[in-house]
Amino acid sequence: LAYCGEIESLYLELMGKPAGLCGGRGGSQHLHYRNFYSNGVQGGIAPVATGMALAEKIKGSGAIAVVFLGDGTMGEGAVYESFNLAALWRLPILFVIENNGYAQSTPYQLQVAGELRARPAAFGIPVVERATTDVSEILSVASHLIDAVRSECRPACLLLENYRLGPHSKGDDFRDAAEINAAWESEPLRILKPRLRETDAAAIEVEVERLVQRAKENALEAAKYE
Ligand SMILES: Cc1ncc(C[n+]2csc(CCOP(=O)(O)OP(=O)(O)O)c2C)c(N)n1
Ligand SMILES: [Mg+2]
Repeated sequence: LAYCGEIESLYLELMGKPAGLCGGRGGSQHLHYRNFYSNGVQGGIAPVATGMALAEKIKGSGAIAVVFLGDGTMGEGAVYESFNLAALWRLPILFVIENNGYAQSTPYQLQVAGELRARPAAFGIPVVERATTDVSEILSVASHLIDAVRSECRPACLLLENYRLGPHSKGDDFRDAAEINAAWESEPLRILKPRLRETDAAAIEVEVERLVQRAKENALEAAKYE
């Protein structure tokens, strides 16, 4: 792997250091790098992405917006206002909903009524659903959807069913350990690894570990805000 300054900048940002990607002021919640944005306000990124799609349509750039939402975030009203305007104004936006079965520590059954797939569909947004953690399969489905969003200039939704392997945050995981362990069998890298030569996979793992460790040490030593 080439030198990856972005990993160091991201680590600095997560630790709130001035040298971070956003001057250490966004932290883990509000990141901005090139054309990537995240927002700690649940669902807050949906209208932002919808506005970006509108801007790209007006400019005629041919670019599309892609926004990622969780199952728990489908309880936010701003998401439905975004579905409505995206469909009404035929905006080039792909909504990716990741249903990982939990909203922080609340199971899906206790927080979602009806079917998630029916929600974008109610606004006339076509939904493609996949229950997979195979990145190659997701890439192929997403490529087709992105092509359709771009060429037809209208929204679409990719609904992915999976399981959240880690805690949402720190100290808020009350799930059954056996359930979590079983889900690790379909962890995306475990699926990909056998497709690589064993020596290549091992070399990548060593190099990634080295880059992350170095970024961590660099961030720990970096100057902080006084
Ligand atoms: C407007 C708002 N309400 C509440 C929260 C607190 N909160 C953060 S994440 C979360 C649940 C997120 O669920 P989901 O989208 O499924 O993400 P996951 O837990 O799977 O990472 C809540 C309630 C928030 N960040 N913003
Ligand atoms: Mg979730």
